Amino acid sequence: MCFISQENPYMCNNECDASTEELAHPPELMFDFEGRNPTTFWQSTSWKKYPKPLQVNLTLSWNKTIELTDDIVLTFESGRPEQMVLEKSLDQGRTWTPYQFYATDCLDAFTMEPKTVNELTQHTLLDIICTEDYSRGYVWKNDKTVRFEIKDRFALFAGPRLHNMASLYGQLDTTKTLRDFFTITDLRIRLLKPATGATMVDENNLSRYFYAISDIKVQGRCKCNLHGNTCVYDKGRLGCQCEHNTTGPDCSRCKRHYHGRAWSVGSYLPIPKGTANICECYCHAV
Ligand SMILES: [Ca+2]
Repeated sequence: MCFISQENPYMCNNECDASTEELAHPPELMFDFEGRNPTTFWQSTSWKKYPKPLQVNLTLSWNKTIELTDDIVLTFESGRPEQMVLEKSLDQGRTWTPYQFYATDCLDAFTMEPKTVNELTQHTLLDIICTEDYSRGYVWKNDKTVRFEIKDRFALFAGPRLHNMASLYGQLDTTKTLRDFFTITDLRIRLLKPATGATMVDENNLSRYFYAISDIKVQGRCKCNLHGNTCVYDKGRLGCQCEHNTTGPDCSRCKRHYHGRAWSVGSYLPIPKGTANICECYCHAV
């Protein structure tokens, strides 16, 4: 669904070979179907072949605004990185803002107090936090995942089991900053320090350190401003199938001859049916 690019060319360490199909670990292997044996994964070059420190950016671009509906989950086959930042863009990668910082030691890495998503409240939901929950390198309690917790944030409005989604939708309807928080066009994963599994980096054995990711899950829906339910590829670009006489990739304007009243985003309110805010034909206006 998305396109991925790396700022650093991917090369494998001496345990694999990018030029041989069976031994290569290209980025596509983060997006193929998992659940079979063995897992398939992307692997970066090792620290040895790279000037200090080993840093890699992974960028995911949809060329379309997407509303996140579930947690972002990265599964690492190497140890989880000791320092990492997840960033988002809302304008096709022109500007970026952090989504969450991850480190074994937040103060040391980012001069931020460590926090967990459970400490957030309705009032601090938009705060960008540094968490130490996902950075224990080598197979800590067998957990290989790094998450950005969307559902825990939803739960601040919708309740622990998300039983009161109406309350969340009501908030999303009236608070643009909240809507924008869950909306992206691109994601960037900045891998800043690989797992070392020790306090000291073994300088003589830098080929031990690298990043490997087997799966990236991003679940969301196309943002259609509540004027469409589905997205389709048109000429290689993702776009909404617009209803309510609207048009554009996000259904963000009225169709020609339907400017009888100004375009307006659809509304979740009143629950449960919402308000379509249909673009009306001129003929109704005169
Ligand atoms: Ca995979």
